Formats: sequence, C-alpha cells, structure tokens
Amino acid sequence: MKSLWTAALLGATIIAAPAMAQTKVAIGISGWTGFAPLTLAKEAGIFAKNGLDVTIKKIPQASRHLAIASGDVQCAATTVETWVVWNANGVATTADSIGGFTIQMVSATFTGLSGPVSFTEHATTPPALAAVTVGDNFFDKATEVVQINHAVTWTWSGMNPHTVSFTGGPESGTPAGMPQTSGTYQRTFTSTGTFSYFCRVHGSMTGSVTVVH
Ligand SMILES: [Cu+2]
Repeated sequence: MKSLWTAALLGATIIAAPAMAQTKVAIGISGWTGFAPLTLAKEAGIFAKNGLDVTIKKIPQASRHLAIASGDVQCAATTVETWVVWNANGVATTADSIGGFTIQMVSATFTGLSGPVSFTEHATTPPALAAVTVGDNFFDKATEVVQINHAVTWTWSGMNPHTVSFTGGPESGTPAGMPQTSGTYQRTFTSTGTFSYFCRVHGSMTGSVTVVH
C-alpha cells in the first residue's frame, strides 16, 4: 500500500515500532524549510534508533507523487492542497481524521515497514460549502474539496450550454446533467471520495470534487 504524509504541519513527530532489522524507507521532500525536521531526525539518528534506514531525496513537487507511484520513494512530504490534487489524480493515499483543530493521531501502513507508523498532525476543518463557476469552456475551480454531507453549487456564467455530468465516484445512479446556459446546480455529497465530472457538450471540460470527513 502506498501512502504519504501530508505536511501542512510543522513539528510533526514520527514514531515507529522498533524493528529487528533496519527497514529501508525513502522519503521525497522539497527544499522547503518546513520539511527540515525530517532531515534533522535523520541526522540525529532518530530513524535509525527506530529501525529505519531512511533516505531523504529532494524531488520537485511536480514529480513527487510520480516517485511514489513508481516505488522510488515510499513517502512524500507535501502540503495539504497539493495532496488534494495528487489524490484527485489517482495516487493512493491515507487521509483521515481531517476535521478538527486538535492534534490528531494518524496511523498509516506502507510497503517495507514492519508495523504501522503513527504521527500527529494539526488538521483544519474542510470547507462546509464550495462554489464552482461554469464558464466557456472551463470549470473554476476545477478541483474542489468539501466536507461530507455538504453541498457544492455550480453557477453557469458563460454564453455556451454546458453540463455537469458525473463520471465517477462512490455514489452510483448520478443524473447525467442537462445542458444549461444559466442558473445553478447543487449537489450534496454523502460519501467520501473523489467525484469526477465533465461537460457532455465539451468533453475536455473536466472537474472533480473531493469529499472528506
Ligand atoms: Cu461545456
């Protein structure tokens, strides 16, 4: 299973169960100082003390998720909004316990480790609503995040007819969406996951809504 550590967080602590032999883990980071604790932890021998042989690689944000997908790294440190984009693009991740300002424990398992890795994270409450403009010929924003059981509203603002037609997501039986040139469409999402949609008139108009706890 592939996963990544979302890191809008500063001062995240990583705790791993002691392992018999050193387990190799490669972590992809940028040069952003917010990720420095990972480098410091390595230099201080904290990973080694916990049975991890950690390699830290500097990988540009644009290709860090591809490095996970290819298995070149087992973890990637990034910001939450980047994670949302990665998630919308099909990179498997572990993301839960979003929804409060309190410190939360996150437990994740991934290839190569003998047991789950736990770390703490400051999570912020996801948006309780989202608004998308339907223009000629684009959705703005094309990627939205909303909390479960909350609504997204699409508002038509262009001259041409467009549809909001869902092609994928946890809920089946979604209406195809009729062409509109004005007005709004609202949908309340009752399952978590990424819902992708497009305009049936202009196939290249695509968007997605990621629904989180
Ligand atoms: Cu369209």
